[in-house]
Amino acid sequence: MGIFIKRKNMHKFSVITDAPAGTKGLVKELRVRWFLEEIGEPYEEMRFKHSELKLESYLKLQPFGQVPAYQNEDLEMYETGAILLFLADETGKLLPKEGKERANALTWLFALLNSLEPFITARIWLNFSFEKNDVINQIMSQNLMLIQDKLSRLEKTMIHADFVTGEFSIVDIVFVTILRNPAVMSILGDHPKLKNYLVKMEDRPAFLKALNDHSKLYKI
Ligand SMILES: N[C@@H](CCC(=O)N[C@@H](CS)C(=O)NCC(=O)O)C(=O)O
Repeated sequence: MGIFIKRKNMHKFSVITDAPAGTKGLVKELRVRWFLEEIGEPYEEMRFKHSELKLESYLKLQPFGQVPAYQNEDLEMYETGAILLFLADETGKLLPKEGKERANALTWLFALLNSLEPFITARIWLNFSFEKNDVINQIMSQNLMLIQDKLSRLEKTMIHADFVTGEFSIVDIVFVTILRNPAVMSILGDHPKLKNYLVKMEDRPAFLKALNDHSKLYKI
């Protein structure tokens, strides 16, 4: 009898090949890439030019025309929170499986994606999309206050250990990839625990490998 080796279900996710230089290290495909590097599973990039994301063929994969879309031989997905949650459950890695620990991790996962990230995304959008005038400046200063308030609350209540939950998990992947944006915009503020957490997380070999491979998509 021969030995049957099950073929690995290859992970694939979409990336942008001509994104502006300023987005290097900040594109959300990094979340999926980092997860797969952490658990040591191979993956393939599905490469698209930015303009191709708005074609009907791509919109079938990601209806908002954004990256990443995720695919394996069995299914297609989009939204990084959902992709990470799915992959963590499928592989049994980087997310507590049950009980209070899982409830806590899911709470933080959704809190970060729903109650922190939108304010930071709004700031990026305001920065990119508008010429500054009094109204925009007022909105931006209000937005900054909201971001600082949220970061201060996280500084006080959340970072009491090395990781958001008891051990490294997809919640850290989400938190770090959110925090990198205010860090780049120099608005992390006076939050030493958050800064220290970010430095430690960014030193993980899997993060460095993911960042390095992601950066190869950029010419500079
Ligand atoms: N909520 C989505 C957001 C995805 C997203 O914002 N993708 C950006 C890159 S970070 C994108 O593809 N932007 C190109 C565009 O919107 O045209 C997720 O987490 O997957």
